[in-house]
Amino acid sequence: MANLALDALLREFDDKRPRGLARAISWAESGRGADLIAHLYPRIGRAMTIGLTGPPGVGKSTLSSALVKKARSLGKTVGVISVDPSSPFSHGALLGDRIRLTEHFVDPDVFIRSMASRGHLGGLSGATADAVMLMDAFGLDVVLIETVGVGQSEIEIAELAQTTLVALQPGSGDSIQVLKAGIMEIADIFVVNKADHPMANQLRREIRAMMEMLSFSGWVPELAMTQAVTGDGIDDLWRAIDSHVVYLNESGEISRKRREAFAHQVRQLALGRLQARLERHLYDDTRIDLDPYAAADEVLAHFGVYGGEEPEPALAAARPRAVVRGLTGHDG
Ligand SMILES: Nc1nc2c(ncn2[C@@H]2O[C@H](COP(=O)(O)OP(=O)(O)OP(=O)(O)O)[C@@H](O)[C@H]2O)c(=O)[nH]1
Ligand SMILES: [Mg+2]
Repeated sequence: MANLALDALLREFDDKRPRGLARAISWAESGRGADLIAHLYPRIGRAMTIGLTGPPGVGKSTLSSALVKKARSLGKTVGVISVDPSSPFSHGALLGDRIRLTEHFVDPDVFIRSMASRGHLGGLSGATADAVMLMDAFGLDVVLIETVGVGQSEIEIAELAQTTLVALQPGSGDSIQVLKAGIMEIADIFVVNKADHPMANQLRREIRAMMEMLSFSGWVPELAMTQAVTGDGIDDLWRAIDSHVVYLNESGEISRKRREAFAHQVRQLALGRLQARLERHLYDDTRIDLDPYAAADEVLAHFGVYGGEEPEPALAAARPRAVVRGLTGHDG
């Protein structure tokens, strides 16, 4: 059956009209991404994707703006996705993002989009992954995804982006948070922003010291000192991003990353649908005269899964990139 709306949208998209991209992302946000992605999927895989995460106020949006400027100076087209954690407190942040990115609003080669992360355990929504694919398929050279570090979302950003930047705030105890939250494992590049802050060098030393306690296989995270407001250090940061991209390609790590990202997206989509059906079933049809084990068996049988098998250990458990020396016996 002909889908006129989809055809019209794809025409606009193919004509490289930003409106086509904007509408495509809106489709994805309203849960209509499947047909679109099916059409555009063969075109993806060209864009350089950069994830940027860090605590509120560390300067992510200012950094985004500085990176956009840098990429534009190299003649690259850029997409920016800034993920709004959908909290009642985030409106100011979103406004802040808009203000800090205003200088790029009139540039037709920069496409900026804010998205909500609703409905995804505080993480990134499936629509964010769709938006990255759409920007890539649209032909943007660089896609930058900014998200506030609130637990789950920074882990997800590492699944979504080729290169993950973790921005840290001097004088805030951030380095301790990093160890606690396991962010060490997702950072390809640490960015100590606000390098003008009196505690900036101390934070740099703390990160260096932390890195000495770890042994890395493959890429060793770089550390960049930036002053996003003035643009100081942005060239160095860009060089670090570039060398990470070179590393990914030369080591072949890029294909492993792509496979993992793919598995992640498939898992999210499949689990999302399964969960929705399960929830409906749980409330409407589950017999409460059974014990929970028997009820779980019955629910699963309803979905075609039989037998009280033991749960498999998580197949997709991410391979740790860094291990603490001496604690695991795996170093060296
Ligand atoms: N001194 C100093 N201030 C900076 C620097 N970079 C950013 N800022 C300031 O830090 C504040 C927060 O910057 P944002 O870019 O909005 O930070 P953010 O991480 O995007 O914040 P949220 O989106 O709210 O999480 C702003 O007032 C910036 O001007 C810097 O290098 N030095
Ligand atoms: Mg921001």
